[in-house]
Amino acid sequence: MKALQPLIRSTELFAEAKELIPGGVNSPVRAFRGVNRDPIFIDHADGAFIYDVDGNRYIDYIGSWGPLILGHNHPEVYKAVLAASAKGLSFGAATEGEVLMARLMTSLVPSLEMVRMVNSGTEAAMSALRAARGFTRRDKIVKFAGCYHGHSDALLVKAGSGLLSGGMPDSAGVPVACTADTLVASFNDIDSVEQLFAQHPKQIAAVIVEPVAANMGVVLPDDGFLEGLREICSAEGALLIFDEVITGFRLGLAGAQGYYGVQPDLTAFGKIIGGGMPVGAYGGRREVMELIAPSGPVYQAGTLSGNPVAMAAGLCQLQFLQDHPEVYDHINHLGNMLFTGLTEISSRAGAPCSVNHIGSLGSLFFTNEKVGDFKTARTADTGQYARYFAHLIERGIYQAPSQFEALFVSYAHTEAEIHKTLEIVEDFFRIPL
Ligand code: KE4
Repeated sequence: MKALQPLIRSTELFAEAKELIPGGVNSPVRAFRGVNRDPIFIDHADGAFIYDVDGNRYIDYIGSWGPLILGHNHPEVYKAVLAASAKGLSFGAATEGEVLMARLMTSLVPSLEMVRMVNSGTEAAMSALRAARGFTRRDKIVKFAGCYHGHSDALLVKAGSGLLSGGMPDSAGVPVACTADTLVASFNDIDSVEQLFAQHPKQIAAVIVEPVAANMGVVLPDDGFLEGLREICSAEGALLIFDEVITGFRLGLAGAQGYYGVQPDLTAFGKIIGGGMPVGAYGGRREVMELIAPSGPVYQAGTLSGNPVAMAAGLCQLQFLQDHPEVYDHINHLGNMLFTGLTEISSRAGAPCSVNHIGSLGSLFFTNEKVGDFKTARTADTGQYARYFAHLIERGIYQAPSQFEALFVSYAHTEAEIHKTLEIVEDFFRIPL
């Protein structure tokens, strides 16, 4: 086992970064606070591997939190970005690439009659909710404890006491008024949703859900949960919004909605559709999307929305996925190997662990509980996870620096990386917890 080079350059950069950037990072989870250690700084990546600024190589199971489904630096995506950037980086005007992207996405996702490009998953979820409120002329929204839909004010809400209260802001700087219309239900608990509709008849514009939750760790929908949400929304005149920023094009070309056969009214996308560039999108029923400016009264805009270089990267990646269905066979096979291996190793060791996974997406929780919602996810021992994280990263395995995130396998991973990873995991579980 090649020991890592000391993290000298990462340490220097982090010290300087903390002077200039809040917490030294441009997104909180990158600060590694969830695992009580300083972050590594990345120099470059290629295929299934990421390299830090001190020359250490890691097997990468983050893949930029999902976008790099083909692995880093895919030659075709790289060529597409170079070709597009040679023509100009941004015009703030309509381009053919946006039409091609809209055509491709609406051809692959049956519920998508129209789509609007934005620059992040946050913008996509925020804008989809605005469209739903504009269409229904209702103000309240339902989200689920533990589901994350980006950092727009109305969605930064933790479950109030009980599950039926109006949301309390999860962040300083968010006025209570911005979250007063955000109601919080419990994932996999249809009754908690029905109670909200009973308490707020004809006031709820939309229910927004990650069809496979991946921000409390990975939590799968129980049989009938998504179908139940569909029925309730249809009966109550509310819109069902699937936040497929992670699951979109990850679980298959039609995402979770295709996998589970439940059709939302609107969908939020991000990550994979950008091929690693900043891209989000939202779309769905034509009668809803035609309310979006300039065709209707719901305003939403963005200087870099549909950026030609980002469209080139996203188009190339989506077209590759469409032309190579074997990508899904490959990542699902490796995902199955990895997550079955994690289950077997931890149970052989008698460790208090449980694993949730679907295809190439999954999480190992340090809890004996079956993790089916936010409450059970929170029983996980984050101290144990931090020790597990340290053992793996110090041996060249790079995974989420938080118990409440997901592992992602890419098309660039091979069985060799999975075997190597499982060897190191087995080594960890030999140490008494
Ligand atoms: P962005 O604004 O970060 O592009 O997307 C927000 C978002 C929306 N919906 C879902 C289901 C998401 O998972 C995300 C963002 N995911 C996190 C990782 N769990 C991004 C990592 C980060 O915040 O740095």
